[in-house]
Amino acid sequence: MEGRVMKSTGSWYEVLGADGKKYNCRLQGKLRLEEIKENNPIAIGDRVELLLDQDDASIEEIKPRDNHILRQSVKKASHRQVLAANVDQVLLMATLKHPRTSPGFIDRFLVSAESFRIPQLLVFNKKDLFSAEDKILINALQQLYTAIGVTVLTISAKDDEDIEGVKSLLTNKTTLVAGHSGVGKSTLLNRLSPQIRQSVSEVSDFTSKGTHTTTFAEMFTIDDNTFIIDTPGIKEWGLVEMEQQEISDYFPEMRELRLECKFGSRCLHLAEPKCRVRRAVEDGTVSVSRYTSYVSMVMGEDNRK
Ligand SMILES: Nc1nc2c(ncn2[C@@H]2O[C@H](COP(=O)(O)OP(=O)(O)O)[C@@H](O)[C@H]2O)c(=O)[nH]1
Ligand SMILES: [Mg+2]
Ligand SMILES: [Zn+2]
Repeated sequence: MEGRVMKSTGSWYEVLGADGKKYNCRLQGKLRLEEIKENNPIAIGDRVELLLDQDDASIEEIKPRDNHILRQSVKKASHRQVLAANVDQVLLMATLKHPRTSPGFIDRFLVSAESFRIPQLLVFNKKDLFSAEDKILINALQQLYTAIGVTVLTISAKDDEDIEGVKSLLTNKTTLVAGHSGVGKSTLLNRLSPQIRQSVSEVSDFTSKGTHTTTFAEMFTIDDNTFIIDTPGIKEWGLVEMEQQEISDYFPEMRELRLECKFGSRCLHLAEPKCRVRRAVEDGTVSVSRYTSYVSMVMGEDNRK
């Protein structure tokens, strides 16, 4: 029987079978050997073939993936993690404060998703806390990111109408939800389906270090064909094996312009003469904030404070 991996707790996997039941599975021997070599061959969202033997269920085969999203550890270059597989879109949840999500973090995340060719939703949460100034800033951000092809919403995860708005963008898709700890991911998920009961941290918790209510990525169903993946709060986002020259490919607003740079694909859009991208920053068609993120990525900086 076919199934989909919902959750992993070390050597056990929770798999949703085609019959709608959940099975606790181990890996078959030959896959376990690969696991030792590869350190985690199975990701949340993987489609698998289950072998059912009376009370026992095991994973016999992993089906080819449509895609995956990798996360690179900022601290350890060698440490990479498949966050999820077979994802239709990613939803980055961001906030202006409590805690603040920086533009650098947003752009790194979007670039990363773009490099895996996964469409992006950007959801600004906690609008009930916005000041008049915040609203102006949010409008500008909404325009900026909409113009580059990102779907942007501003919500309060505590508002029913807003939840319906999010829900309509998720239907019949598998969505990976990411964002800093404390932005409201679990609150949103709990509102999306009564079956989801993720624990929500108190506002004070995430300011004091070390409180993580969600420790592993886990997939939930909203309905038979709608899946959502909650991920642990992410502090920083490292870019996975990207060449310097490649980075502007993943900035949609630079992608076409860069073909017109004098040095063509060798141009890094830094100090090269007749750079079309830099001209666009000067005339305002590429935003300074996005360009700043771009430069920081090309210089190999990370986005830790
Ligand atoms: N004011 C306000 N607080 C929110 C909103 N959404 C979530 N919170 C609060 O933010 C805190 C962190 O929420 P949680 O869902 O645990 O965040 P997570 O770490 O991203 O899963 C909790 O105290 C929530 O009640 C919102 O729209 N407005
Ligand atoms: Mg959470
Ligand atoms: Zn250039």
